[in-house]
Amino acid sequence: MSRSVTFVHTADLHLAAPFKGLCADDPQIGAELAEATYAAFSAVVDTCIGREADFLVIAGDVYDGAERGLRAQWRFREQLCRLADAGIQVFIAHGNHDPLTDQVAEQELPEGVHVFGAKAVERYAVLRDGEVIAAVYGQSFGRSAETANLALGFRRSGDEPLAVGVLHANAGGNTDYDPYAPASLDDLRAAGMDYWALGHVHTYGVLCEDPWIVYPGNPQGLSPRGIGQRGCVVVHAENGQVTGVERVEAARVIWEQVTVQLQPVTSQATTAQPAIVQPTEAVAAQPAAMQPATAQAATIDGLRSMLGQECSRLRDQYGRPVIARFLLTGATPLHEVLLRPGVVGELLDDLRVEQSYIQPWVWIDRLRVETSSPLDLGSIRSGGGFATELVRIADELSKDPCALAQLVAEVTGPVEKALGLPVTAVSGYAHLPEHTHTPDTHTPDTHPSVHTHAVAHAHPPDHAHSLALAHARDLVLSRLLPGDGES
Ligand SMILES: [Mn+2]
Repeated sequence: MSRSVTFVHTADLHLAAPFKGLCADDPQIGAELAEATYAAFSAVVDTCIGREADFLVIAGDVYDGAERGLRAQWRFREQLCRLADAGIQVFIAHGNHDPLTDQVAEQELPEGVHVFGAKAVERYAVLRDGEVIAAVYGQSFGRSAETANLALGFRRSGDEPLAVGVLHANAGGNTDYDPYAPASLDDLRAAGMDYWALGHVHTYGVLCEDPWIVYPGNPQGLSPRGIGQRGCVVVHAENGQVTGVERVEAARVIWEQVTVQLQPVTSQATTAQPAIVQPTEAVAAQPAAMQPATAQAATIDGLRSMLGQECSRLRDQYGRPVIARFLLTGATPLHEVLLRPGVVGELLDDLRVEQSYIQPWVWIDRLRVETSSPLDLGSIRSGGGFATELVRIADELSKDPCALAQLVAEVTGPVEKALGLPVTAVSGYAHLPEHTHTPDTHTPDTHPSVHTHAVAHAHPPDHAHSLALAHARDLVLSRLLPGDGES
């Protein structure tokens, strides 16, 4: 007799995880973000009920903090009650963010919810009409920094048709994540499970198909690193064989990163109309972060409307709220304009107001500028004359941080003194747009502080000096050379 089993696998809910600092100046967006982790789990529960799942497994980090806020517990239980009402059992193994410590307040859970202990692997049989259709094995973390290889304690011990292992673990030595409960794929294969329901790594991944070893990813992206669609996994099995896994969307809010490559403006396209090059079909199939939009924006107006169009594209692509980080690159006549104090900040503020009022909203979390001057420094270097000499001096100074610092102090010191400012030599450059790409640090289990203002970062002195130098060089060159300024 054919026995089909359907279950849902989720992990890393991180309920009540903060998106701190992101939306201090927009209460509506702040309120929606505060709901996002709960809403995503509610969507997972919708999937369980809609698909008439036999059971749900949760592989750790239900809560963001080990202290498990009461409100998060109540909200979690509310959803478990929906599952209990639908007759869907739940199996939970806790992870490094919510270990089973003595400090955890006892919470009453609805019938049919099973929490694995931290002492040893436990096994629960899942019955349908009095017959065992599956067994679920699992173990919780008893402490946050669990360094033991917990997978070694798993052994299939019954004659159930389908065995599922539930564990929060770093499988296969993923160096982007803390090495908690580290296990090799061979350790996992040796346990005799049909399906390993893992948690810890926040991005979806199928590590193996025999047996199935799967990370569902978190249902709600928690930081700028969690880009793109997020959700849970629906697992289908027939006669003890997993026949496939299916990703189902759950995220309430999407994180996305978009690179916009500004192109030099050609003679035909010196109007305010930017031209967006449509991505090819092959490129369109990739995540949005992989598609650099290219555009000829001759004016700041053109750039503004082009960024607005990118927001519309994200809105259409996801059909739900998006928090986007934009990166502007390319050699563009707008480079000099974008470097002027205040320009990027005003552009950002204006776009935020416009885009956060359209539903679903798009919030531009950051607008990073890494453009370059359209000046052809290579040919100026070999050209001779005053411009060449200027570039040569700038090149030499850029290799000598001490001499450069001294020059900047000579130039800015008297000005700051005259204006009654503290003499920092670089204060003006602390307010420039971010100019050098520094990748987000890998801190998967914490939530990198989110920057509200792209233009409010101070640069280390050396970097600020280099920016000042490049700015001064390009400013002089643009005045000096014919036809290279703004049109
Ligand atoms: Mn996690």
